[in-house]
Amino acid sequence: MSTSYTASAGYIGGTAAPFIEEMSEITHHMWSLGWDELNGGNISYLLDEAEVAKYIDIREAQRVINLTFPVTELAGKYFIVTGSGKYFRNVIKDPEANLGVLRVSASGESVEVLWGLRNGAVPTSELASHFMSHIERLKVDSTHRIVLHTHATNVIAMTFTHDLNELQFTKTLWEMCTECLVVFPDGVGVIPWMVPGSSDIGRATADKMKDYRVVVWPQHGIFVTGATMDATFGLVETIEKAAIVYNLIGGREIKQKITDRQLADLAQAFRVTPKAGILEV
Ligand code: 2HA
Ligand code: ZN
Repeated sequence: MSTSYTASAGYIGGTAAPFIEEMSEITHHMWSLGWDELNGGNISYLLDEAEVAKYIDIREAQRVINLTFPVTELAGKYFIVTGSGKYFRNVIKDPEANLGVLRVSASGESVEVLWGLRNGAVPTSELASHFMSHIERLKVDSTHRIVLHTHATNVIAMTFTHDLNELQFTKTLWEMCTECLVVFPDGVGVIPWMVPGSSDIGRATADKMKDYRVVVWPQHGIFVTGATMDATFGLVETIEKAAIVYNLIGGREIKQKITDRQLADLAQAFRVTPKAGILEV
């Protein structure tokens, strides 16, 4: 793994910051899966002040970037984010150019860059969706930390051929692999197609995040949230796996499937509560 950032501006730790390592590893992995072509995808990760302060000089901001959407709820919070226009493929080679550690200002109207985003780079173009989603997920889950957006190939394909009703979309995913219901009993939200990068899509996504950890953007990708990188990534890969199976089946005749009764038995055995209004038992 690259350690080029250890000598970089703002960096005080002698060893690699675990959160930079985690971001470098996961972006590389996601790029290898083909989900994050070009500058596709973005991640934001809420960090503890004490953890950041071990590695990064938090006393002095290197730059301040104004936000077009105030996030007073996140005032004083620290995040590591991917940079706008940056390629996941390149993060592992040069984390300092492609990632940034930010602190939301006391007013919630700007972010202070504490490390990274070298040469005037700015945070992800989807920062509105990320920050607004963090706000909603933290309201319902105090352990929430990560928002991850990726262009998961088969999920995108599925949004062309499947109905976009989120209850039907969820049910189909549950039916594709036995473990799906256990991994996301709360289902997936779906918003209509919208122009990316805007506060509007941020608000629509965050609105769904009140009820869902996952929001599908038709013909674009997926937003997934969680408490750890493992849990968040595991959720995307499980959903993508279900979408792969759906696409492999294509329009072919289905001779047998998991019934609603079996899905209900599964939920009972694994002590999860399936989202209401989906199973007919
Ligand atoms: O720029 O994925 O949605 C990266 C994106 C935008
Ligand atoms: Zn995208």
